[in-house]
Amino acid sequence: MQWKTKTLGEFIIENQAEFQYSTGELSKLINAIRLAAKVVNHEVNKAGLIDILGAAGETNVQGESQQKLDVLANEKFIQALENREIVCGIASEEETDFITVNSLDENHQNKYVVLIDPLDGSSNIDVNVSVGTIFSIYRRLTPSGSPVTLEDFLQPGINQVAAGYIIYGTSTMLVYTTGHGVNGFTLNPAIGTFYLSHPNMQFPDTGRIYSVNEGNYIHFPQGVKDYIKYCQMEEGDRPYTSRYIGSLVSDFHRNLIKGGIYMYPKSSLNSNGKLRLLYECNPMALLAEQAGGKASDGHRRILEIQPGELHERVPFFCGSPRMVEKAEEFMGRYP
Ligand code: P6P
Repeated sequence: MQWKTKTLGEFIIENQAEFQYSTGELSKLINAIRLAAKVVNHEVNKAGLIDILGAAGETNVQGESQQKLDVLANEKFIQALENREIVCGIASEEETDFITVNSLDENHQNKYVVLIDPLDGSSNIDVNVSVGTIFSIYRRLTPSGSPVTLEDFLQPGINQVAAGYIIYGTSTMLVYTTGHGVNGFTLNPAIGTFYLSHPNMQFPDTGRIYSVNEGNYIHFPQGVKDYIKYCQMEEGDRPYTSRYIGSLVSDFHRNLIKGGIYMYPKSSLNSNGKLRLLYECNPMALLAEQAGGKASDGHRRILEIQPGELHERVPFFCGSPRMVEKAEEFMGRYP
């Protein structure tokens, strides 16, 4: 087997120049995420062995019961990002408000804000199914020298300077983009090093996998129902295969490699769907587009949506471009 020789560290250095305004800041940001990813990976992998499973007894701003690993992952990523002297603010699914990072920089010269879903798919933790971390990085809009404001976080996804995810699966991978394509790195746990294993990841133009929680079928808009029936119909390369893990990072990652569409539509139960725009849909949408895929709310490009609040939700359709277009076509019949 050809050993994957290029490490994440070497890759970052080689591509440093691609990161706008970079004075080594990309390295610091991705290194912070790399460190936290290794720590969380270690905890996730041993979760079954120590009493870290189960709810932490608290609920987060979403009203969801927090798993202990949620809390731990949130703490580890925030700690890693706070200690790097280039982040002025952090927003997290697990934090009601954004966190202002002063650290040693009393003059607030740090330029970047980071938004994270520290442990996506956490409902799968106790049943040993893959979970993931999602991150999104912007340059602040407000002037350096002043404390970060909500405006710095409420930016459209097209402004992201970097985005990615870590998937804690049968192997642990870091997949990210800085706007120059998508690259995947696999962790060798024996030595704690990420190796470039999936260079220049691309969505297949179309696919035969659709991912949606069909338990909500009767609550979906008619266009979504029609598209699901289209996927199931025997015609041409159909019926497609239904694969739904209940973990966005895992479903996205499989569809990125094999081709497919992930859908979390609005419904009569969730008028804006379930997924959060800022730290789930925007980073995954940037990755999707950078990998030749598409991401919309069924009608609008995700990356062009102007956020109104930190934890807002949007319907989400993402994956192989031809499949997203077909889903949008069905939904366009019911404006
Ligand atoms: P449902 C996990 O909670 C998550 O945010 C995504 O990772 C996942 O795809 C979705 O929600 C699952 O939601 O309602 O189908 O259980």
